[in-house]
Amino acid sequence: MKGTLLIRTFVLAVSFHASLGFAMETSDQDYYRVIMINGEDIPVAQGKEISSLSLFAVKEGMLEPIPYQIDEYNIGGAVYFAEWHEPIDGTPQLVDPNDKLLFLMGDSGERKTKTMRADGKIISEIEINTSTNTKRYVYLVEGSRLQSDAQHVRYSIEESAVETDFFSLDFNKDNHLIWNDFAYADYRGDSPIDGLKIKFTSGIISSAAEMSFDNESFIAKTAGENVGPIRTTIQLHFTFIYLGLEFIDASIQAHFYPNAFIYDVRLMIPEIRRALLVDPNMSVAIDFNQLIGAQIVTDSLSKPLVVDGNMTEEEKAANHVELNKDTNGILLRSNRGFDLLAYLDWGITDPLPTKFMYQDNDYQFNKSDRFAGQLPITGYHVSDFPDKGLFGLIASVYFADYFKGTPRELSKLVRTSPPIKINNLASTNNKVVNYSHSKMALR
Ligand SMILES: [Ca+2]
Ligand SMILES: [Ca+2]
Ligand SMILES: [Ca+2]
Repeated sequence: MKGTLLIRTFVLAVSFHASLGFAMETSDQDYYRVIMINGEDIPVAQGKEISSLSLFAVKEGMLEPIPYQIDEYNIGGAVYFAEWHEPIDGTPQLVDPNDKLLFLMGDSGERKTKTMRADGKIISEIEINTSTNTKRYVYLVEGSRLQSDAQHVRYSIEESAVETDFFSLDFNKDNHLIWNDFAYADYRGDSPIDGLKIKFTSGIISSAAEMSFDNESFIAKTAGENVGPIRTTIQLHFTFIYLGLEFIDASIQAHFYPNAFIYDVRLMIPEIRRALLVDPNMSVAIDFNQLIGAQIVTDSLSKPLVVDGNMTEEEKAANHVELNKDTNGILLRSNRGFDLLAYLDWGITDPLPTKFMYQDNDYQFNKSDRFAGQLPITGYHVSDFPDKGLFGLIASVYFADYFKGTPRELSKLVRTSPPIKINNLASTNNKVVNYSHSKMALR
């Protein structure tokens, strides 16, 4: 079985990272923390050929190349794809202010000494403060022949599957929103996730009927793939066609990190089509598989919900709880080596009214199910779509064997950047920049 093979790969990968020694002094969360730096904050790199650069760190007393990537962005603030209609922000193949350098905190090292030499010219020193308040460094180098070939995120275009040290996810090639398989390395059990479940419900003007659509009515086709060792981004063209009319035409960028994925959705419902819909609403949720005994923790419920296959009055009432931007985190604790933390954000528009969504039942079989039951299904229910124009939402999902804290507390750890200083060594403008990401930076 394929799942067994994947698990074996995971075990090798995890023991590999433990052997690097970084895990001894810090947590997995710190090790796999993605550092993202804007091109504008590395002035010495601006205008340089991306292919002329390399990233190094000290390993066992020597400067060695580490995995990294530099992604180019479009004028809409998303990853640039030549296959997509959004124009590039800047010049192709050159470092521009809004291009981004990505690497893992765990690949950084001690500060280099004067005697250590890199293959090439060191142009910038990047200093990161870890959560245990130790300083770690990486070095941007120009003109090196060396590049690391390690990959923290492995993506197969042929198989339409992503695999990291934490998880693997296999997509339906014709519709990325249908997941064929999900495995989590340290989970004690079968696949803990059934799939992503999207449901759209609306009245139609001059009709008594209410229409309801699920995953299969929404088609997300791959338009481009930006494969990298730190993150793979897939540009999806998302459509919803009803009565031969294209109701929704949208861009989704799916970002895959070692222990997270982020869906950045930008939707446009043409005004003339929107006018045909009465009270449209939508739920976006994850259907879990057989997580009896799991707990659901949110900042808006006074105590955790417990998965047992039945809905209590308290659980039913939880479905009416309104969430705001600071309280919408949902933490699922399986207590079996797999925890999942989700957040919903509104990227480019005002938040829409959002409610917590939760079902706990062990009997119902939906036609899009891989596994019977919703044990549990949880996510978000969104209503009051705007009458016209563009709107966007961003769903972020983080994994750990065990998360400690509430979603609000964890947000700081998983969604903000540690303090970073950039020392531009080979510049007349040789200044130290204090740099800190805000939430939502990782897209
Ligand atoms: Ca560029
Ligand atoms: Ca229950
Ligand atoms: Ca199911």
